[in-house]
This record gives sequence, structure tokens and C-alpha cells, in this order.
Amino acid sequence: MEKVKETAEKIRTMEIRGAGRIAKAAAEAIRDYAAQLEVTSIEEFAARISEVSSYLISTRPTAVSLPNAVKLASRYSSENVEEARQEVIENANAFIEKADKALGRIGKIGSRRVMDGDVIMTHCNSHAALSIITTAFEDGKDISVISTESRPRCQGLLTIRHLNNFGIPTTLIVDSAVRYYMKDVDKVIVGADAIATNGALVNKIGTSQLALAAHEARKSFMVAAETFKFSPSTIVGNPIEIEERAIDEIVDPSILKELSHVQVRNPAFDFTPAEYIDMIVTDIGIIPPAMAYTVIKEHLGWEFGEL
Ligand code: RUB
Repeated sequence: MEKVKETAEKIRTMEIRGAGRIAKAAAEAIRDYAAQLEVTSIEEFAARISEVSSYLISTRPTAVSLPNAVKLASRYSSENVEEARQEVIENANAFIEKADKALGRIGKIGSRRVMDGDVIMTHCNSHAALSIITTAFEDGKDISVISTESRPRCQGLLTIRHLNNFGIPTTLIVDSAVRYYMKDVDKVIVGADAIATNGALVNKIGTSQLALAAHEARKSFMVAAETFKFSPSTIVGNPIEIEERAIDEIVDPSILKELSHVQVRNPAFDFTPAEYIDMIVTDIGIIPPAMAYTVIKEHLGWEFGEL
């Protein structure tokens, strides 16, 4: 349990962050926990796996990749502890391998839509979006990137470092400069924490204003998302919870002491409606947002009774 707690803490404190990485770390934690679990009955095995699954899922509420990964990794059918253990290890490993391959496939598929000379705007730090951008660059396309700072945690600084390592010309801007620079942009590419059945995107706070500005300027808005970023429970109308983080990420609480009429809010994600999204680049191909239901039904092993 110590290692599970360690991983959970890293996810909670955002040492491990980004929906894809969170999912992989959770799958690894479940696999390693199952591998060393000492139990005498399948009932005990089930109870302990379920406890650890809930614990990991409780670390961050928004990225659906986390419950999806936990669910896919912790599946087993055998009534025998040793066999069930092997199933969990294999399912977790299969998930991790698929997640790694998905990033490569998204890069390959999405980069075909990037044109020579494109200026791409991105937000936050998405490994899936970056896979498209770096693949296009490595294919010899002469591109440049405008990266937002992504307050308050400034994940944009991770993005500019990553792009710089590839030698991609990159401009860092504050989040509020998004509309001002949209005229210079050819396409926006962002990642996803979750995609609902209706094709709405949940991603880093501020994503929806990139989408609005892109829509207004008639620029293409592309989302990069592995199939495990789609949310099965939205099929039955469950909402996606938006994480609200501590206010000290935004302002020193001592400043607020004398300001009795002021509150500070810090939502970490927002919703972008499907009508602002031109395409979603997934590991199974490019889809319109309206196809989200099909992805959930056919590629996530979703069954109605499980919801
Ligand atoms: C990260 C974020 C990313 C998505 C997709 O938020 O919003 O755009 O998670 O990332 P946080 P990826 O930093 O709060 O986790 O494509 O790497 O899965």
C-alpha cells in the first residue's frame, strides 16, 4: 500500500500530472500492488483491489483517464487468486502499452493535418497535443508554436521547454493574450482531460476561450485525445466534476485577510462545447465530436450494466 500512497500523493500534488500520465501511473500502481498482494481468498483480493482503486481515483476528480485506467487495469474474471493476480498484471501492462502506442499514433495521424508554415497555438501541457506538433516538425514541416502560460500552475513553461528541446520556434504568451494573437494562428491544438458523450471537451481552464477566439477568427480547433479520455458515465447523464484547487495557487492568502468581501475561486478545468471543435484526433483516427458515443461504446469496452 505504501507505493500506492506514494503514487496517489504524486498525483494529488501534481508531481505526476496531465491526464495521460496520471492514467499510466495509476495502472502501474495497481499492477505493482496486485503483484505483491498477500491474501488467502478471492473475496479479500477483490476487496483490497477495490479499496486501492477508489483511493487512486479520489486523487483528482476531473481527468476521466484516471477511472478509465483503473477500471481497465483492475479487471479480472478468475475466482482463483493467482490467476486473478496475473489478469490484473496483464491488463495493467496492456493498458500502459496501449497508452504509449496511442501517443505515437495520435502524433502520426494528427500531423498529417499540420501544413508547412502553420502557426499553432496550444494551451497548458498536453503530451498528446505535443505529439502532433513534434511529429509534424520532425516530418520536416516548417512550423512555429504560440504557447500560453496557463496560469496558475504555468504548465506552459513545461511546453515551451519541450518544444525548445526539439528546436521548434515558440512564443510564450499570457493567457489573456490569446484573442490578440489568434489572427496570427492557423490552428489550435489542445489535449483533453475528458470528452463527454455529446462531444464536449474538458481541458485546462481557459481552453474554452481559445476555442471561442478560434471560432470567431475562423481558425481550426483540434483536440488530441486517446480513446481512454472519453467518459462512459456521461452516457447516462452523469456530469464531469470540475476540480477546484487551493486558492494559494493564485494569491497569497495573507493578502486576503483584510478583504472580508472577497473570495477567490480556482477551477482547474473548463468545458468547451462540441460546436467549437473541428476534429478530435484519437489513436483510432480523426473523428468529429459527434462520434464520441461510438468511441465509448466500441472502443472502451463499455457495457450498459456497468454504469
Ligand atoms: C493538464 C491538462 C492537459 C490534459 C491533457 O492539466 O489540462 O491538457 O491533461 O494532457 P493538469 P495529456 O496539469 O492540471 O494535470 O495529453 O498529457 O494527457
